[in-house]
Amino acid sequence: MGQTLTYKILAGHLADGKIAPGREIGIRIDQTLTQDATGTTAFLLFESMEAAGVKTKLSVSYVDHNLAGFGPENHNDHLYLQTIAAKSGVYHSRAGNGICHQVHLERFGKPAATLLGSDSHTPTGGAIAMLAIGAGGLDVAVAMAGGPFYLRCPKVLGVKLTGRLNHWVAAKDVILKLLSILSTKGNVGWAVEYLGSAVPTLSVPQRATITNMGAELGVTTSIFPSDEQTEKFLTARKRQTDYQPLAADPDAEYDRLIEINLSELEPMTACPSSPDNVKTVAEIAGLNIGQVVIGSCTNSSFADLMMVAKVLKTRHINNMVELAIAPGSREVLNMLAQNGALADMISAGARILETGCGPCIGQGFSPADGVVSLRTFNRNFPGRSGTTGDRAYLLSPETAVASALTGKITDPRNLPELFGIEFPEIKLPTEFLVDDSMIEKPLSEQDAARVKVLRGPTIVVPEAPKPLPDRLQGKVSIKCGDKITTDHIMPAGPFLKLRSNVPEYAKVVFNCFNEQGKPTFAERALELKQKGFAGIIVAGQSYGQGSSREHAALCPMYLGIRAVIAKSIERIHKANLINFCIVPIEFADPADYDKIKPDEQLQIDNLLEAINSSDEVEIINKTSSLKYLGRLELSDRDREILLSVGLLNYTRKKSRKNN
Ligand code: MIC
Ligand code: SF4
Repeated sequence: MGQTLTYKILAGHLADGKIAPGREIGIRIDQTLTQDATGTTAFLLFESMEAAGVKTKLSVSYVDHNLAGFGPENHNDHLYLQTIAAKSGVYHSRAGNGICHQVHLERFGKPAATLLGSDSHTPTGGAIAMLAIGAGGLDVAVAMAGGPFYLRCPKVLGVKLTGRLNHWVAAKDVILKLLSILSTKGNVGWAVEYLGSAVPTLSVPQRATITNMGAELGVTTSIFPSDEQTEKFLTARKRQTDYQPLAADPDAEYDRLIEINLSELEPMTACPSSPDNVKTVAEIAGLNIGQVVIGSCTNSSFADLMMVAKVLKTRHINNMVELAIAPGSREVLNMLAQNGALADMISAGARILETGCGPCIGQGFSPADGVVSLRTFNRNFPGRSGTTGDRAYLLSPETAVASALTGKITDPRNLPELFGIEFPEIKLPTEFLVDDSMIEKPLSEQDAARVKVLRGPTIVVPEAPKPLPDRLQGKVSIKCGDKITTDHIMPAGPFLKLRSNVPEYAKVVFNCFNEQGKPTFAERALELKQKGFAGIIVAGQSYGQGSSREHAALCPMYLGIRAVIAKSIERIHKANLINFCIVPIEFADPADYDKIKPDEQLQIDNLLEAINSSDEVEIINKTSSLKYLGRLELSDRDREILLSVGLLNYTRKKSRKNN
């Protein structure tokens, strides 16, 4: 039987274990990426490992999330990241250079390589056949120090693409279609591999939109083969030497196969407030809108923005719509400036935002109350835009720009009839602008040794976890429902600037559930901690969806949370919990979820013994006298990490043993 592309790259990087679905494996990591919102913690933890410098082939630290800069926090972070990168042999992409995933694809990604990034959209790199995986900052720090990355070997889902995209139907519609089939739940432990006769018709930026939003499916990674399109993409950026063809064997067998005929697709949208709440644009066309934002790591490539500029040329946006455009990288912005497309956007009334994450992570451009906001982003979780009760729709740049012209949700296939706009074929240039002047290269060892790392007062080394007790006596600090995202747990937006200061950031854990005039979650949790109780989070399905932010484990840990009991927990978040010594427990019988109430007292006896050698724990409800069975789905390594009081200690212990 032939091999899938995923398994070929995994096998080529295997450092520990055996390739078989569900088995834990360790893989060598060639490249890492970090961004500023997760990067300061990652580097603070990396520093505490006392590794002289990074051991990967290439590590890049990006500044793209926290650019708003109210107060000194963001700039403190930038200076710390710049100087610690110089000290550690890491490339540093400065603020303004672009979104990590876009720049990484343009400047550093390579077919067949492994990439680990402290951002859930790292699988964007799968567009050029990288095996690219998102993880918590501590996992990335360990990889930077030369350690393998451990994961459960995924099952491989083949997505066979046939037919051809019709005019005005976009790559975004392909991934929204897949989200409508698979949803955001229940895909943990899978990798998605694209194949089929339509693959050669998709450019790398189109593929990147698709692999990027694989994160919303909750899969480990998504990948396309490396072919002529990949070669074209790399050659246009003077990187032809990084190209190599790569594909699954023709007789590769997939654990599941889905077929999507691109010719049958139509414009789609994810309605509020989940990326899998998908409808066709035709179904909701005509809805009045107040805002359109085009950008993010999903849809801000040169090709996307050229499409937008061509539609806007000589036209003007509707007077009830605010349109913002955030190009994904300096390369894109500069090329639009040089070819005049930027002027077309400005003339049409667009507000040009800085190249970076911007409104995607709630940094400005929050919609007014009750107003419909259209976004070409990948996430529309409740409140992520910065407005409580927001009505954010995710859709393609084609649909976004058509709607900006009319002031209503508009199917872009109607543009010829409405405005006489012919479908603009975007011919990508054979040479792109290459300007790495905002990327600082690693220094020589001698120069690196002389660098003074700048640590502003808002950069606080995170507290270490405490050992788990053998008898866990706890209280239910909160009971939440299904699909709790890391945005619910740790809000971004105006609080994003607190990422380097856990005690401050922890004050807003579960902020969206806080009620005015009542003690906050943080206050209640700290009170429990002072009384000697362990905090326990009870949740429904898919707890910890979305971002890789390890603060969603780190801050609760700081508040005394020692266990999460949920119907199911998402991959990256589960790893983050273990890394910070919080026990992830799944209900053996999901119906038990209904039998627990907030504030009830729970007890788990012989916890350490269970972590050491059992797959289950008994949870005694001291308030109601009920008993529940909890599943511990832990690998041997997970168990060791929990018993070693977290990944950092575990790594230190291991390296002491090896020296
Ligand atoms: C996001 O899209 O939610 C983020 C911000 O990029 C996160 C990382 C973070 O929280 O810093 C992600 O996707 O992992
Ligand atoms: Fe940035 Fe948004 Fe992409 Fe996250 S999803 S990396 S916030 S642009």
